[in-house]
Amino acid sequence: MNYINAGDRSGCLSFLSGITNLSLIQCDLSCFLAQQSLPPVNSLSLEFLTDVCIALEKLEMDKSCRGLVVTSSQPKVFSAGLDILDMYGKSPEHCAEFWKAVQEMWLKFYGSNMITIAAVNGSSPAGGCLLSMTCDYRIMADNPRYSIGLNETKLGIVAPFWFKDTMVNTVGHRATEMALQLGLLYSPAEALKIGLVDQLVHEDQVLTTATETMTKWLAIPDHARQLTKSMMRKPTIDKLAANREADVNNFVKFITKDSIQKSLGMYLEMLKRRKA
Ligand code: CO8
Repeated sequence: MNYINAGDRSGCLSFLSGITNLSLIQCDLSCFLAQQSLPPVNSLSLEFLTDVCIALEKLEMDKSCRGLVVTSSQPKVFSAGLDILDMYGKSPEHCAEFWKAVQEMWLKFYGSNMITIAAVNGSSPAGGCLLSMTCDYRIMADNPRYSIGLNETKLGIVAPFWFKDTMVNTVGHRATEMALQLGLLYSPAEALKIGLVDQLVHEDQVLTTATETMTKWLAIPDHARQLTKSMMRKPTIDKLAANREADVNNFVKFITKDSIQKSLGMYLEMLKRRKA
């Protein structure tokens, strides 16, 4: 598969105008590569999530687009997860908007009719791990300096039920119980062992392997694969879809608590100190 810059198809992808932090590159006639390009660490901010949702919705409506490879153009990081600055020191209204966008991103990716493959070419904590788990297949760079997992408890926060459900569906109940309580970040080898990622390859081979894998998945008739995917994921999706408002309210109540804000502040400080 050859990559063609999406800009070369002006007109077809005019919806991308104004979306600057997500590059869409066409792999072949039926598949795209979505490269997160939000420096420094692709943190999922309200604006970025909104852009990603718009792009995904448009691709979903384009029936010729059957597959999407999700990756990062930032060195060493697939995604740092949710943007902590959208949850720290913000009004309840802002937090509610932010959380609705996080839900929307999850619903769109987890329920996508497209074949989605995560090319995890760097660290992928928390919301970054969630994003990769919404995909149908995960290929990770075999570099022990990278890690992946739902580390929310380390920030003093609690992964909501649909993060938990997504992980249970990926690695099973027991592994999720351990992972979530301890806020475990796994090395690529450990992640492969518990099934959090499906394949490890050399750093240089992540994208090539993703496109080769896509070719295999594209050989399956869409209608059969889509119905099968939906059968597997619908109960989990329906659970959030039926409880979106309550989930937003829970999030806002939780995240705006003084004690939780204090934990987030300390975590941000720790990130800065570690850098210094
Ligand atoms: N949000 C906002 N800013 C961030 C984030 C983030 N998630 N991650 C990193 N940054 C910032 C850093 O503070 C730093 O800022 P500055 O340049 O101003 O000092 C800058 O990005 C670069 O960070 P690093 O120097 O740490 O970059 P490295 O390349 O060394 O490391 C990592 C990259 C591994 C991604 C590292 O930054 C890291 O571990 N980040 C934290 C990741 C994390 O813990 N994310 C959790 C977010 S919470 C979430 O996704 C789910 C929440 C569910 C909520 C449930 C509540 C009910």
